[in-house]
Amino acid sequence: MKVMGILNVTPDSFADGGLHLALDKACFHAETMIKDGAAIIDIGGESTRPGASPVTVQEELDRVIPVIEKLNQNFDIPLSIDTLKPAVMRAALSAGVWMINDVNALQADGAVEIVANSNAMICLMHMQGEPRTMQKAPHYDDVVQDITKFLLARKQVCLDAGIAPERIFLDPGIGFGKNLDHNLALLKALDKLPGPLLIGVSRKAMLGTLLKGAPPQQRVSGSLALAVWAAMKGAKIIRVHDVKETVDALTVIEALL
Ligand code: 8Y7
Repeated sequence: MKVMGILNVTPDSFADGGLHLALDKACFHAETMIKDGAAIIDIGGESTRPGASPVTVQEELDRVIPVIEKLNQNFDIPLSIDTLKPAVMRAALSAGVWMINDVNALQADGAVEIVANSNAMICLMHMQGEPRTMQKAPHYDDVVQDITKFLLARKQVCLDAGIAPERIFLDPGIGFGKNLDHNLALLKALDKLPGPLLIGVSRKAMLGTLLKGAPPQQRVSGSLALAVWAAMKGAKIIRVHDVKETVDALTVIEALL
């Protein structure tokens, strides 16, 4: 079980200092997560949270590429780029990322070929709809079956393009066009989903719902409960904000598994 630390390089994380301060802050945050035991750093320049609006390719490149370059110069840790844009994937691969983390499962034109022409890992995530509107009225006939079918189909597209199976992670996309019941059904069935699985539950809205409206900073204990659950259900990578707390919890759980 590996912990992937979340590194957001988005405007709310550099409100008052522009891109240069953002770069310094991002590197400092990454360094802290590495010291805390993160095995991978996931760099994102476009918020994919429910309700978020898209950014342009150039804006996203300006945010994330300098961070990838600086982290690769200063640290020896695998980097992941959280993007759904082929142009950002290409630039991030040139800058030396280990993984493409695509919440859109490489459905953009040319995305599969870009990954196939690299040696990088790929995380294929399921999302229903698009971030701006996906939480309005999510619907499934059978959420576990529907998402299993989707993930296996996207994996097959990658295999057909020549991407080796060892390079592919799958992710049901907790919170991406899913209500609480959908998320709970997926988490309960985690050990029945195709893998290897990467799971992101950290501070998500479902915890706010379960914890009577707790804001994101007060969802850490709930996040740990779900991280432990995911580990016990066999997930291989867990994507989190609270690296130290998660590494501690999973170290104890792994002694038992
Ligand atoms: C996930 C993710 C987000 C996730 C993968 C948030 C970018 C929303 N969630 N990527 N990204 N899986 N693979 O609350 O669950 O962190 S953004």
